[in-house]
Amino acid sequence: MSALGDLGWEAYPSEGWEEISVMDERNTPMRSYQVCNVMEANQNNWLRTRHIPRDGAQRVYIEIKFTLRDCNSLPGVPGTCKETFNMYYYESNNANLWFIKESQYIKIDTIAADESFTQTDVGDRVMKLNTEVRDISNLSKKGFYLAFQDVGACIALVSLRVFYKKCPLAVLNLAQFPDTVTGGDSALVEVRGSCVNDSEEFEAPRMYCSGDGGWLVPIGRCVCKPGFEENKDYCQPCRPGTYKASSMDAYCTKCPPHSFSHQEKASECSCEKGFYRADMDPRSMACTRPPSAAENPISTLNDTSVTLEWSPPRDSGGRGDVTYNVHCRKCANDGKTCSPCSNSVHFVPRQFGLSIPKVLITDLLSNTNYTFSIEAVNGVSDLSPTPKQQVTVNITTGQTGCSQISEHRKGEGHQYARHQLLQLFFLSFTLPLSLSAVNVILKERKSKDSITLAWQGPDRPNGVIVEYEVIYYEKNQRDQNYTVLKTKAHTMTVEGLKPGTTYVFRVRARTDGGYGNYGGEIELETSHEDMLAIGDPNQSTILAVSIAGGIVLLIFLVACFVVSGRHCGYIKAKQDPDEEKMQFQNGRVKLPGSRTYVHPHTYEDPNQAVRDFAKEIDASTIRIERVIGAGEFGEVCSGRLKLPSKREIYVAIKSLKAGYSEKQRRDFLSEASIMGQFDHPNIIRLEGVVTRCKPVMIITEYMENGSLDTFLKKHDGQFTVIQLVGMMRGIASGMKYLSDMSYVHRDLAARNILVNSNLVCKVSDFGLSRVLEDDPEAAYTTRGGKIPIRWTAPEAIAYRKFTSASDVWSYGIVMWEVISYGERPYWEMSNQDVIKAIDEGYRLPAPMDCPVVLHQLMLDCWEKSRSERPKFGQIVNTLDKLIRNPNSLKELANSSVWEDPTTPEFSVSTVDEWLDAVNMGQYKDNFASAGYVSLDSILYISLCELSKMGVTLVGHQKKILSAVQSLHAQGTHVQV
Ligand code: ACK
Repeated sequence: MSALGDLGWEAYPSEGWEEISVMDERNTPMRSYQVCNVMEANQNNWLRTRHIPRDGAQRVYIEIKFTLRDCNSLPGVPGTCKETFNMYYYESNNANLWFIKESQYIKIDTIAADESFTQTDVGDRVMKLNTEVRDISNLSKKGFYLAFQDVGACIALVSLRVFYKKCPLAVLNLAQFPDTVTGGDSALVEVRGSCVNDSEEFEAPRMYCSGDGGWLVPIGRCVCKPGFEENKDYCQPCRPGTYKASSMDAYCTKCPPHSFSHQEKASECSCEKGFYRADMDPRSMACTRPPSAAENPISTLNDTSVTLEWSPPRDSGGRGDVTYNVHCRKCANDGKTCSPCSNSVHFVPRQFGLSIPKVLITDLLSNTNYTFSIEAVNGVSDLSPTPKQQVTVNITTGQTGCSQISEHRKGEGHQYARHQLLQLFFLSFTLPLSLSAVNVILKERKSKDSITLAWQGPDRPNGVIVEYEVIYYEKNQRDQNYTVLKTKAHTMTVEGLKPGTTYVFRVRARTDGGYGNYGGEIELETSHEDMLAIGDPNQSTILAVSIAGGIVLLIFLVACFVVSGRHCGYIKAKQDPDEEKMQFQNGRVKLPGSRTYVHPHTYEDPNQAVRDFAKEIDASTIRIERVIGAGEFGEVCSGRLKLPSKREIYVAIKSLKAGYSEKQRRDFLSEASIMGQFDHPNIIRLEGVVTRCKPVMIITEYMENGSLDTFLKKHDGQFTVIQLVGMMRGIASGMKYLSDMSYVHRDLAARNILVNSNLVCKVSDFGLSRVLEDDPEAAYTTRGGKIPIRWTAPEAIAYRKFTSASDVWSYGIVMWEVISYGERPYWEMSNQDVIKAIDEGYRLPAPMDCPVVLHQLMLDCWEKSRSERPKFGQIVNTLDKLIRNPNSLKELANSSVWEDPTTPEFSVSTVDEWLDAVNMGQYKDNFASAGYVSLDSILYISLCELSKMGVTLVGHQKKILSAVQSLHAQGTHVQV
């Protein structure tokens, strides 16, 4: 907005602001507006800019450079001479307003000079340029006018720069986030990212553009599509010979064996000729082919049954799913005319899809030629055009002597035959055609590993029954294994079975004439191993003994409980039963004498807890002076307490509002019975309670500076790091005391820390219902509980695992609040986004000017696994070391989100150049005489050193320290 030509601004009255060309500090001419009517009273001179378009920004910054004359240096000016002027704005959609009423303007600020100048005489004047930046938020119209009101000062306005901040275009997690104008006030702007080319959404990518122009908290991501892999910020195609099948895979990988990809961007590799990929095969699996033929078939003939066995194929085709099919053909005596076998032929375990190389074939006709073809197949056999590999076995049933077995292997155009001599003996008999099936009629005594079966002989035995054959297998496992047992009796106990398993049984009879048919299948289940057989007298006894033992133990425990209850008046219980168990498991034993917090609910009579731990105070000794706040149960006041023979002290008084229920009274006083058990300099001290008259009150020590969050916001930037670390140390020490007493706070946050006049921080807020009712930060979780999400450890949010380790997490958040002077953790992000971001590993970045060691300690407190977080005792030790060795706090964790993106990128090599660049050239001598001659030397300059060398203006100190910060940042950029 600065220009050398006519600016065309409106100035009125005409004898007010004037447009003039002047020389700046370096004697370069520049255009300025001046007014200097210091000799006349009642000045009201207005200068108004042209319409400045808003350009989509909700928040704009106005930087003005001006000089201001020191009234004291003007001889004879009246007392009406001023050293300030006012800056205003007026929002409007109309770019051509010729008049705006004074009352329509909104005041931005009264501007004073850091440097006013003194004019000794016209030739010897030193113009001192002041720079001030202000901002206006929540703009919504097309643009605005700025106005400067002079009320009697001597000013020259030499430069006006109006700007807004943007989060620059960024690519993160393969999502592109556009150039985004920051929001109004300090609100975060949520931005949806779009996936870069050749990528697709895995989870909707989002980021927040902060008020400072930095990107925060990336959530979600895009992933490269199949055929593409991630390379920094883009997706590149897979090279030939590689492939990527799924967007979930990170990188392209080499084609698996027997496959290829000749083109780039392959999402799968094609199979070489003769190799195939089954539908269900993963794309990463090698291409495979059908198996070779089964080998070495052997048949064992037994009357009209035959068992065939063979060796698996030499080449499985590269797969593990080889199965076998057995085709049966019945041939005429000439051996040429063959037809498929009838359905009466049975295959055990089955005919097709055999996974073991063995099959029992029953119910064949006697004196008949059969040809069995054994076909080996796998998952790709059906994809191959070539015929399936087979080996054939010919047998003739019902003959004695050696059977000649011929094996005939076919496949892939090759045919060959092999003869194998097998010493097989066949009995000569006639088939017992009329021997009927045997059905199991009785099943008895099931145990966990045996089943007893019984049956009757067949209806038409047709001869003397020689034996019975029982075949059984595990249900649905028939092709894996089956067992055949024989007996002459009508009953059999099958042993060695698995508990709780169903078996299928069949029985058949054999006479001299051979086997009859199998009877129907019967399914029986063994008992479960751990089931108590109630009928079993031995086991019942054990059960009875266990129950009796349990009852005795219970009686014993109840007796102990009653005795201890009588003795103490309460049961000492830990806050969290899980914790207690863990302590017991870990063998941790409380040292004798170390006190454990007693939960008021463990008292039968909660009033007794109050009597035990809180002193009753006579209401006449309290003088209430003023209301300082509102609590959950009523007002919080400050006042004085004068106990007999003690000096008067300031106290805070919490009172219970009228019309309370008994439960509210109990909950209100529970805070006193908890607080009354603590005695530590960093825990708020209970003076006593008033319960005998109304209103019921809790009296605590008075903390002059109120709650820590408000206190820090009020004193933004005003403490040294050591002071801040001192505050943190105090809180950690109080928390160590609480955790040693096995008290879990659950709502540790800066708002629940109180600060006294010596900056001592004390932990407060111990009410039982506080997390549920009192804390405005507490939000309902999906599990129904109410939890202050931003301060709470993930395991406590997810499954209410509140422990001292979850308090440590909250403590890390409090550290962050302290260093950022009360900034809201995770800014304006929603609770859901906070939970998600934490789950995805995001952690709060280091606040501005935060020493690395402190941010590291915070990150330790935010370890996902609670056992890896430091204990409060360790935190106190670490902070003590830092306080003893302040040098360790000098290295700052520079985080880009905190950088001022408007800070110019400059290249300087000397301290003088740097001071000029940051408009602090007037301190060159101060720096030189304090020994700061190289840029390195200023990197760790402190506030205290600046004051000592004569930089006393707070604004200048801040400016210099933030420029030092930027110098650090030029070297290191922390990625968000
Ligand atoms: O931030 P504050 O000033 O500090 O406002 C709240 C308010 O009461 C409601 O809790 C203040 N407060 C609570 N206890 C004390 C205390 N012991 N000393 C001083 N102020 C207190 C708190």
